[in-house]
Amino acid sequence: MSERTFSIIKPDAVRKGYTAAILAEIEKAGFKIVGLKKISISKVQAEGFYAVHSARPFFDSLTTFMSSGSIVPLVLEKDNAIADLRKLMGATNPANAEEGTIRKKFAGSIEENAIHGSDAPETAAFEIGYFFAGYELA
Ligand code: RTP
Ligand code: MG
Repeated sequence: MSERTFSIIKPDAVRKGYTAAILAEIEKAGFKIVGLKKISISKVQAEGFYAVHSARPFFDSLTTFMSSGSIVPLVLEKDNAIADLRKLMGATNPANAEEGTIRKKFAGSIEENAIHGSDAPETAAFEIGYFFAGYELA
């Protein structure tokens, strides 16, 4: 069944000029780009997005990183989008990411790992609503 997921091309990948290459991987894998913009967010906005991780030791560093430069939030649609995007992204730590995954190709470290993808339908709904208004999706 067709499903939507939420993704972010993270500041490290945008800075390195990987935006178009990552978008090409996403389209090649069969995702329709339903929403796309280039923005930067404040530390407080990053903290709101990653609120589920607020107790983790990496929270301060992660939210500083995510507010360190431009990001490209995306809404993506295809059958089984949430699980399939996670597969296409590869493991959180690029050292453990499978060959051919976006993180294997473009990520620099466990934190600066090029791309975000929602992990469940509830988080996808929250994350899409955090970054996009309904009229921005088509
Ligand atoms: P994401 O949420 O960004 O799609 O990544 P994920 O599910 O693979 O990883 P998650 O556990 O949700 O962690 C969110 C992001 O926090 C950074 N991180 N740093 N220093 C560390 O040990 C560490 N662990 C995670 C990464 O940027 C990770 O994507
Ligand atoms: Mg996650």
